[in-house]
Amino acid sequence: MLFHQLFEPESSTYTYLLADPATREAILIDPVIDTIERDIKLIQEYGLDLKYVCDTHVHADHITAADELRSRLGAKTCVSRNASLPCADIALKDGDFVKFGAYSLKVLETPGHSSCSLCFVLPDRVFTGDTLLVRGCGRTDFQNGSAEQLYDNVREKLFALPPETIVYPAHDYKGHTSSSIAMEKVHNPRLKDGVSREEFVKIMADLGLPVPKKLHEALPANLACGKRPAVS
Ligand SMILES: N[C@@H](CCC(=O)N[C@@H](CS)C(=O)NCC(=O)O)C(=O)O
Ligand SMILES: [Fe+2]
Repeated sequence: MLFHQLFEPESSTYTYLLADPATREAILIDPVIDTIERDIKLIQEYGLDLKYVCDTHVHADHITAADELRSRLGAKTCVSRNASLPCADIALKDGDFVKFGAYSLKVLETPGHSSCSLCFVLPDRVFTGDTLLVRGCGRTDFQNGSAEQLYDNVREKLFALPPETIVYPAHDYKGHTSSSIAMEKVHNPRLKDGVSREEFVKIMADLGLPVPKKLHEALPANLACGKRPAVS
């Protein structure tokens, strides 16, 4: 499989390019509008056919490139059914598969960071969005977030994956690129074995994070799959 982990520095977002080199079919997970030219160039340099853009959730901190990639490359836009977005081509649900060539991403519904959070699973890796970050997790204080749900989904769905599964998050603010299920079970300060659900809920309630800088621009745009209002 062809695989690239790409970074957008302003929002510290990871975008993932996945493709089957035999058929050239490709998927982008969480592309950012600010880095769309870089991503399109890479896709064209490889001669790939971008089939799908999959967002792990409706992002609050950056604008998705989904709509523009649909216009320019014909890729279908995929988000959780729980986002109820009329602009999306495909509403994903738990147990669905998103196919590219001989590969398919399995969809896990993991509400917690937001009510529409998804994770995408391949046999050796999982794209965790903001459900599980390296040594952390996404905040749960807006977008219908729920610390209780995040805890249960990490424990029941992500920590149930094989321990060697590589964890690829949607963001990292400290320079990490990936982890593994085994490492997060032991070293994630909020979610490691031994932290109770009640302790986790308190940790999340006490975070006191400022709202994302681009919240008021990103949310309305992303509710339209990244289409920004026309300037008149
Ligand atoms: N400083 C960043 C923070 C963005 C933010 O709140 N990110 C969310 C994910 S969309 C989060 O869960 N962050 C966890 C954390 O900062 O620990 C910004 O303003 O964009
Ligand atoms: Fe997020």
